[in-house]
Amino acid sequence: MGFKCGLVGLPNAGKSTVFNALTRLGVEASAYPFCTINPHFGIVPLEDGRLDIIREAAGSAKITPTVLEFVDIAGLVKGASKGEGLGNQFLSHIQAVDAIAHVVRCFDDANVSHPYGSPDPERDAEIVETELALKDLDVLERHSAKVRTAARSGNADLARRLEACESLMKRINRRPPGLDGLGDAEQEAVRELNLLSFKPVIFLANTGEAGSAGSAWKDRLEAFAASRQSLCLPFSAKIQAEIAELPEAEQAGFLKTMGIRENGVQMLIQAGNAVLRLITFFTANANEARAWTVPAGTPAAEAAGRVHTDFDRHFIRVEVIPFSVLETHRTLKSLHDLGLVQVHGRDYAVRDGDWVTFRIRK
Ligand SMILES: Nc1nc2c(ncn2[C@@H]2O[C@H](COP(=O)(O)OP(=O)(O)O)[C@@H](O)[C@H]2O)c(=O)[nH]1
Ligand SMILES: [Mg+2]
Repeated sequence: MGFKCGLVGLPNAGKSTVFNALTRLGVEASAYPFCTINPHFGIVPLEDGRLDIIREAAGSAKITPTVLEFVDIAGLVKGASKGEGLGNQFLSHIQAVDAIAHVVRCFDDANVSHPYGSPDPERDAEIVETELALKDLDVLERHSAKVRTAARSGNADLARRLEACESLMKRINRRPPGLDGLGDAEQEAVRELNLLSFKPVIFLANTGEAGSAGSAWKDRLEAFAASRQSLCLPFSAKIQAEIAELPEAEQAGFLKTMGIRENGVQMLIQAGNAVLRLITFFTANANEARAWTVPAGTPAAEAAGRVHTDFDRHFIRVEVIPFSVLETHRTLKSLHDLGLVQVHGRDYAVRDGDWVTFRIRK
């Protein structure tokens, strides 16, 4: 499993269209606000050309890419955290995500209504940010109330937890609140309470069709994203969704005709991996060549535990072929003959592109 990403944004920003482009599921995208009654979940395989080369070297029957999970959430409007619109019930669905993709409308279309008149990237993004922050405050206040009562017994852990919640409540008014400088107790509370404002955000400027009025709005959103220390990706949701409908062989040609250089879906996924500091490692046998996603710096024994829960405990060593080495030599035999297969212990930090074979005590 790669990461889980929740799409947020005002109604009609293009979230469902982005979701369709991502997952090709064809969930309903409608010009009416609040059309999205239920959150939609979708799975996207991460394309990775390295997997084909590893499969070839290992003689695997099939490849299994890592998948990312996307959640399409109904539009948030002012007051969503207090139950305005259909917002509040859906906020709970994004609490389980690793990252947030914040879709901001940067397209002009008289046929698509805007909940506050017309697009205004900074204002629109701030409304959504504020609702997420208010939701977190609500969660923190409820939690603090519980902890405060329990802490009267004089338990030091609970007192620390209460202090952490109070400092987070103050911090939440920063943009972005960020994790920098947070103590252990605070980080733990952020994780446990699944606070939204602290999750990494990627802004998606839904720029609409080429040549529309969107580019000035996109520039403004870029500056806004920079002020939040976040990335901003241009994403022509409608065009990308149309491309996703095409047979794969025709997609590249269509992208070229539209003057779009990259597949927006893969671009978003790569940005997500970078923001979340995730790396991909590979395993391969006769049955399958498979990609796995873990946080950078994950020790080999823990990575092994991802592959099979028993592997962590029974770990002996890991044999590693860095992808760059495989790319040069291509065959397993030449790698072994040249002594290029590395051997590491359980603390080895797995690196992006490593093809690993775990040796396990039977
Ligand atoms: N012109 C134009 N319309 C778009 C674009 N992206 C989405 N829309 C339209 O805007 C409406 C709302 O989109 P939707 O994805 O349902 O927005 P959501 O409420 O954020 O989920 C739909 O009619 C879409 O077809 C775009 O890039 N250009
Ligand atoms: Mg929608």
